Amino acid sequence: MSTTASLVPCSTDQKQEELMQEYCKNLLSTLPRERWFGSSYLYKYNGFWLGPKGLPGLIACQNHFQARDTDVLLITTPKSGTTWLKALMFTLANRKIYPINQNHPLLKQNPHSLVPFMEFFFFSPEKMNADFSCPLGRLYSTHYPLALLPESVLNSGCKIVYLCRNIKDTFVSYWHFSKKLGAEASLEEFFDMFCEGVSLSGPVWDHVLGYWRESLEKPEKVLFLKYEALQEKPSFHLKLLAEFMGCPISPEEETCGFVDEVLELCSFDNLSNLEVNKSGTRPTARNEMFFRKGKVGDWKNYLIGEMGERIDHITAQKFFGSGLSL
Ligand code: PAP
Repeated sequence: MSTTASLVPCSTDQKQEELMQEYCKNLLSTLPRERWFGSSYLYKYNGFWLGPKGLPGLIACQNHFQARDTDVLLITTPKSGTTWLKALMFTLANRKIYPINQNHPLLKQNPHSLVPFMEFFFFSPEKMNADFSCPLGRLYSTHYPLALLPESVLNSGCKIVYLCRNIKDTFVSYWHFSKKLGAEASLEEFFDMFCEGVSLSGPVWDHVLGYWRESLEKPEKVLFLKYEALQEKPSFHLKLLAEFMGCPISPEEETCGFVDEVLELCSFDNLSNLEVNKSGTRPTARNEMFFRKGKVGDWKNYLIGEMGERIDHITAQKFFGSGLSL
């Protein structure tokens, strides 16, 4: 596994912070890059394409993030349902302190505010002191591929919930999101880049395969989930998720309708209609941008001609012999 830990200066004070920024700037200038949106680029680092803050974020994580045995990380390919899973995991993990009622934090805050991305969080020393612990331990998320995770994640008892999605739907969702951010490339140009692996945290196939293999080798460490399966059997997967996270749903909770309550609270319809998610904003994007359709198979409305087949072909080649299908 590759690591950047030995390469980078440790930022503990203002001077070192500046040194780190200078270091990242210099490193970025040496990496292959492709335009993503506006003046933002994706940079290829150790075989994966990172966003503009991805590399500084990675270095900050390597320097500052020390996984604990009780941590649970949500790791996803971008646009595979991260927002949904954050809502579900937050609700499950915090249900003793935040029962589902009209004061629930999800009614006032976007799921991304409740379960932070490591890549942005550990970037800022002030934020690092914020308390994101829950009764279980700590919940964080990231889009980093397995090969770039801080070593302590793999060497500790920390658990990983991994989520991915049909690659064609992932592309269509990513395309719409990038457009809203200001990407100028046409659908076709964007598609070509995606198929060549150039997408946030891409190549998406390598990202998925890394965690798939890890989940086969260490099922107690990595729970591998698919967006479509979650949509198809939400109750089953919610119970599986709770069990894996170490906070199983009790028979009493089941009898009282807790499973349905969580699914309703975190549903696309409910979250997307909340004021905070209609009008609120984040440093990286407006909250409404994380809610589009929330449907399986929307790719059929956008991928014309042989585009769908092209993705299927790459998927079949990349996943050949792995036992994985998406
Ligand atoms: P991120 O990687 O930038 O965090 P992410 O949340 O993974 O984004 O992906 C957004 C997708 O999840 C959107 O899919 P779409 O473009 O195909 O519509 C979004 O609509 C969908 N989504 C968001 N919240 C939910 C939810 N509660 N249930 C189901 N799907 C959801």
